[in-house]
Amino acid sequence: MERTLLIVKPDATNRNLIGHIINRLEKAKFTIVEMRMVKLTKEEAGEFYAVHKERPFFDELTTYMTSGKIVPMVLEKENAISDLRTLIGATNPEEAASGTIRDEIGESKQSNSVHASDSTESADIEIPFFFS
Ligand code: FUP
Repeated sequence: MERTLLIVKPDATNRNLIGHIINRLEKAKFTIVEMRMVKLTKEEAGEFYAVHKERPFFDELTTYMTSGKIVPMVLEKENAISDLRTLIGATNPEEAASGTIRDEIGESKQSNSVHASDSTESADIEIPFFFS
């Protein structure tokens, strides 16, 4: 069994879509093994997205990620990392495959409703960021 990190982002928590997203995850046979609701500080958001710190959208991204509550959770399934990336769809909702979570509820490249670890290396860093 493989584990990955999903975060319900502020645009989705603000629109009362936490339950909807959990429903999509459970229907796709992911098991939630840990879950919390948190509001990040700007510093914590910067640490989480440290790989993007030289990118032009970094300041906007970290401001957005601190604009509301988020719901990080650890999900378990065989091939959890790649299966979850497939289920959420491309970063830009306009390019996300039909039926994916970002296609369905994402608002923009930034407000794209969910985050998911993109590799085992990322999952190994991102899971302990929220769950010790
Ligand atoms: P993803 O792994 O699909 O979340 O996407 P990336 O790691 O490429 O980007 C991380 C976050 O930066 C995305 F969730 C959205 C945000 N982003 C922007 O706000 N603007 C951009 O041009 C690209 C990414």
